[in-house]
Amino acid sequence: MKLYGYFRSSAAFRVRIALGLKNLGYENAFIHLRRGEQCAPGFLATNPQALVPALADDGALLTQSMAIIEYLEETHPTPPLLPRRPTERARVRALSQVVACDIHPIDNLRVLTYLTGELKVTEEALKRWYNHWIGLGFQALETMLAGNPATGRFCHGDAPGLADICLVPQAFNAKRYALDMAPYPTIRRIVDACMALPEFDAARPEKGRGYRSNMPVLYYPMQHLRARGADLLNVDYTYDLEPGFTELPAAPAQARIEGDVRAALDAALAFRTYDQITVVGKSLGTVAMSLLFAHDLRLAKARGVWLTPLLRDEGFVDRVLGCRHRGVVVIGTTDSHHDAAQLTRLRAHGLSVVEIAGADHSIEIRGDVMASLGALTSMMQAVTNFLDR
Ligand SMILES: N[C@@H](CCC(=O)N[C@@H](CS)C(=O)NCC(=O)O)C(=O)O
Repeated sequence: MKLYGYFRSSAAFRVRIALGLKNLGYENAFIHLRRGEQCAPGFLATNPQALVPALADDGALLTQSMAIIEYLEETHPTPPLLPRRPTERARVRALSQVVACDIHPIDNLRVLTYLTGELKVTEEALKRWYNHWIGLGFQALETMLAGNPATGRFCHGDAPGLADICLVPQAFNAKRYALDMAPYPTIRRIVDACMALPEFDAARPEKGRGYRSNMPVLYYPMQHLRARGADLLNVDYTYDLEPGFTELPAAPAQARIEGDVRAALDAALAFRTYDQITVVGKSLGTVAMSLLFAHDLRLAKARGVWLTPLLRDEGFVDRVLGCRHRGVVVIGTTDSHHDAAQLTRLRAHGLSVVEIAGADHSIEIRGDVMASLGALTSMMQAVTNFLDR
C-alpha cells in the first residue's frame, strides 16, 4: 500500500491512524501541500481533486479519507473501527461527520489561501474564522459525547474507532491556532486517551520531533565513536516542547536552529583543537548540520553522518550539496522524507547513501520488532563502515 499524504494534513492523519490500528504497513508518498505539489500534473493523475490523502492498493487508487478508511474496514475487519449494531454505527458515523463534513472542509488550506489571497482577509481574521468553525463543531460534539452513555474511554465505548480517528486530527488543528479547549473537557479526555495509544502517537504530524540522543538511532553511533576514543558533545534540542516552534516559517526556524547549533560548536571547540571532527545528526538535527556545514568553515574538513535527513525540507539538499565533505546518509524507504531524486543528487555529490527497505523515520519497521532491530543493525553497519573507513 502506498499512502499519498502530508505530515500536517489532518485527513491524511486520519488514514495513518486507521492503518496503524489495523496494523498495516505502507509506503509514504509525501505531497508537499505548502509548495503546491497537490496541483502538479503528476499528482492530479492520482487525485483530480488536488487533495491528500490518496491510497494506492491492490491496483486501485482510492481518494477521500472516509472512503479509504471504510475500504480498510471492509478489507481488514479486525480490529473493527465501527460497532456492529446499525444504530451505533450511525452514531459513530455522525460523530465522525461532524468533523469530516462540517468542520474540516471550511478550514482547509485552499479555503484559507482563498480567504487571504483573493479576499484579502487579515491573519487575525483568518485565525478567528478557523477557530470559529472548530469551536462551533466542538461545542456540538462535546454535548453529543458528554451527554450519551455510549461514550466510554473513547467516543464510542472503550475501544478506539472511526469517530476518534476524526476527532484527534481536528484537535491537533485546534491546537495549531491556539483554540481554548477549556470548554470541551470530554473531547480533551478522549484525545488524551487516544494519544496514549501507540497507533495514534505514531501517526501524529510532528512524529519524530523530540528524538533524543538516548534513543537508539543516535545512541549506538555515539557509543561507537566513544569506543574509538572520541570526545563527545551531545546536543539535544527541545524545540518540540516549545509551543509554536513547529508553526514558524522556514527562515526564522532555521535562524533559530543555526544560532543554537553554532553556540554548541563554539562550546565544543572552546578548549582544544581536533584533527578529526565527526558530526552526527538525526532528522531535525540534520537541518542543524546542514546549516553548520554550509556556513561554518570550522567544519570544512569534518565528516557528516546524516541519519533520516529531512530531504524535503526547504533548501536542505542544496545546502548539503553546497559543501564538499565526506558523509554517509541513512534513510528508510517508508520515511516521509525519503525522496529518490534527492538521494540521487546526494550520491552524485559523492556521499555514501544507504536506504533501508521498509524502515520509517525512526528506522523502525512498523509492527515488526525483530525486523526493526534488523533495520537498526543495517543502519549501524552503514555508519560503522563509513566511520572506520
Ligand atoms: N474530504 C477530503 C478532504 C481532503 C483534504 O481536504 N485534504 C487537505 C489536507 S487535510 C488538502 O489536501 N488540502 C490541499 C489544499 O487545500 O490545497 C478527505 O477527507 O480526504
